[in-house]
Amino acid sequence: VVDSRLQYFKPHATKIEKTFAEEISSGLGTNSKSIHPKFFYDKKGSELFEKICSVPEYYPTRTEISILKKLQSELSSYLDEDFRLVELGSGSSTKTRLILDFLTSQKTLEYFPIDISEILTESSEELLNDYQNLTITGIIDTYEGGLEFLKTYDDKSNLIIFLGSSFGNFSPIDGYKFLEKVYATMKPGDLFLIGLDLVKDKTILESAYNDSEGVTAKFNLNVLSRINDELDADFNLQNFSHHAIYNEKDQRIEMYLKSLVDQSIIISKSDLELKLQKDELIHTEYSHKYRLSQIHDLLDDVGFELKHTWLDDKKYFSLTLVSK
Ligand code: AVJ
Repeated sequence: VVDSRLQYFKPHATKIEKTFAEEISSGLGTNSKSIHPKFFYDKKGSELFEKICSVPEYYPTRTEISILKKLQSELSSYLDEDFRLVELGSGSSTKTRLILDFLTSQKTLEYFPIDISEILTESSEELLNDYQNLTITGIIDTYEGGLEFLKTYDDKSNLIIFLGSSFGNFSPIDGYKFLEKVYATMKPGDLFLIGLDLVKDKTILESAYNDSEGVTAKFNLNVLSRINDELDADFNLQNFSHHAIYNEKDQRIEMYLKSLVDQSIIISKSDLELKLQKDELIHTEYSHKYRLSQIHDLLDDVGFELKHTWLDDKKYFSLTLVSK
């Protein structure tokens, strides 16, 4: 029964796999070493990220949920009778439920999750069980790959949602280019809802990325386990520590893996012998924070028409709705 309501596409599966070995090779084979944050999300990493979302210090998830609950009723006034809900980086689809909950009036609803992680298949099956009027087309791919794929569907209007401040991973230049891609994918009348974390006190920001249970540390270190497993490498996780600081000038959390000793690591499938000195850093993530005016200017520059911004009482987090 469920099967007829569910289909998956992996438009660039082989390309993604090849990219992993290559991107690790080019990211670690230079002087300033880095691992792209999209590689955090293997099965274990996606589970750890879900755990981060409920540690007390990590305010973004629960704050965004509180805003989503407020905007539910207001959002419907912007929507067509029949539209497709597209989600970039859907993950566990927990927050999606808050949007689906108030769309039940629609006879059938098409949900189009795009995620790089296989976690998408599990969350899609759970959604189908809980929402009888839902059909799902799941895309396991990068955001860009998913957006390309979406272009081949031009029958109804889209509400594209991009929650959780995942956009914060982009550098300003890449972020701008990404928004241009989203804009180019949209048809006139389509809507885009983006959740962005706001600039705030440094101590609040730094504790959110240095939780006392050490879940964020595990999440960060897990990428090394993933490289061990998938690229035949011999990282010893004991020789690394989690390091996360807020860079006020660039308005971003910077996350690193710090080498605790002089060491040499073999990454077979990337053809790389990685030499690290004691205290050397591998950069793993940027998480940019924004001021409201910067969000509005950015979206405006890309060409979007601003519809509404919702905030929580403490002004920790924002959700902004724009149209083309
Ligand atoms: C999924 C990119 C939004 O930047 O807050 C959480 C990832 N990294 N804790 C973020 C993350 C460490 C998260 N995003």
